[in-house]
Amino acid sequence: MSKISPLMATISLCAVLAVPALAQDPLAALDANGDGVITKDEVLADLTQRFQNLDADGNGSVTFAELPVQLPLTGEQQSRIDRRVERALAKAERRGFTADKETLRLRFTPTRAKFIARNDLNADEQVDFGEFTRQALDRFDRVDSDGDGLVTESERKDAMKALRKKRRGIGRGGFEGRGEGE
Ligand SMILES: [Ca+2]
Ligand SMILES: [Ca+2]
Ligand SMILES: [Ca+2]
Repeated sequence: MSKISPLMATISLCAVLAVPALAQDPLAALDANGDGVITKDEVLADLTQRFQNLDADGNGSVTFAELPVQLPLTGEQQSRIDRRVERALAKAERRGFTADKETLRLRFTPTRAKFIARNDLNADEQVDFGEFTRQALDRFDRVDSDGDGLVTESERKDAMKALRKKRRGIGRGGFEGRGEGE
């Protein structure tokens, strides 16, 4: 029933799944008119399009069945998984455990169930538009440190700096599989 081609659906799903990562600067890609400033409208327009691509039957909710069995990964997501596996292996070794690389890789790989679990706030096993946009809009508000509804280049740079600092902390402290990009 979808009017979206499979290729487009794949591309846009990659984009959806890339959002929680925040590893590079996903907000930068949303600057539709290229003026270096991102408005909430630009973010919402992007989220709306992605949501419509996922919601194949157009009923306003994304279900487990509507997601592809194998969620496509961007190159960035793939290398992030690889890094997490390497870190976990190194940590296990330091603690004297034997860890299986393939098991770790699967553990860090996004799945349909994880996608639902991560976004389904009211536990009805579906992700509606409000749930789908919640994390991205919360992130927008966090990055928008002066709260004027616009994210400027310097606010983005500050946010990326803070994130990298936090990541280094997690790298030292956390074998215990944090959620993607939490
Ligand atoms: Ca649907
Ligand atoms: Ca829900
Ligand atoms: Ca701002």
